[in-house]
Amino acid sequence: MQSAYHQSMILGHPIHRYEEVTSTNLVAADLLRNGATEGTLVVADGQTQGRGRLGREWISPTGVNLYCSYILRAGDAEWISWIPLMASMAVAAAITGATRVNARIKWPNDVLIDGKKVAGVLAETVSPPQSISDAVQFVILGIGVNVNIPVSSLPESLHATTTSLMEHVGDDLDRDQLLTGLTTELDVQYRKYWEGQRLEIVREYLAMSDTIGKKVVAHFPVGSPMEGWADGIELDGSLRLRRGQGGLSTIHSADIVHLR
Ligand code: BT5
Repeated sequence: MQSAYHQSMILGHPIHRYEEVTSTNLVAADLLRNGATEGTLVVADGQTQGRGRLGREWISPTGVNLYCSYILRAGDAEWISWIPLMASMAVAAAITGATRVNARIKWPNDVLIDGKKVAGVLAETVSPPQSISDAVQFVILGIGVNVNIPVSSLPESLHATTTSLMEHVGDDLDRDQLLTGLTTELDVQYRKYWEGQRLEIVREYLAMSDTIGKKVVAHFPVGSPMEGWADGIELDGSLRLRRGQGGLSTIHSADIVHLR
């Protein structure tokens, strides 16, 4: 399908649109295996198996929210972990651009409004078939934004921690317009990524972060949680945690709860 995006953009060419899919990440991975290239965008009106990290569910009712995935080239190993971080920056910028509502980012992959999650990012590394390339790795970057869903229609367990754009704007938003803004913002970040403007990306990240400077608890799939002050971000995208007696820990992957 022809893209509506300017030819000079890397992302958003071509666009594959669907009414309902299992998961836009799964569809994008299938397309990649069948020869789809960098910049391909998959967008669906609803998902039956929307996924979060670690096999968790992303609730994806049809007709109200944004569910999309981009095929990106992965880049060097140290910088792969910046892809979800850059995506959260692009989502926050697109939300603020479309609504004037101040969206902030939470390490590693959440976008928050007033401390509540409005969007999540799932980045998965995929290798295309050997026949296409034996060297290039790709990342399927999936983004879900709660746009026009009333929070009351989500499971009660999420009410205290979750929000949607319509809850702040008071009206329905045009999801296509939001997608255009998101793709444009992401394209800007992606170019900087490939031009090696790493310090600029880190600087912007710190300015948008809701996590840095806060006291947090990091929860891991196994092992005890770790409490400390979120002190900064390393060049590989990991979170630096300052703990008692001046100890520093580097966290590569966790669920973070902001304490204060
Ligand atoms: C994420 O995971 O936040 C990543 C979400 C990525 C979703 C997009 S949609 C397009 C693409 N296709 C996919 O299949 N996925 C991507 P995580 O940090 O693990 O958060 C998951 C947790 O968020 C769940 O365990 C719930 O607690 C909560 N959650 C589920 N659905 C939600 C929703 N719609 N809004 C806010 N929170 C939700």
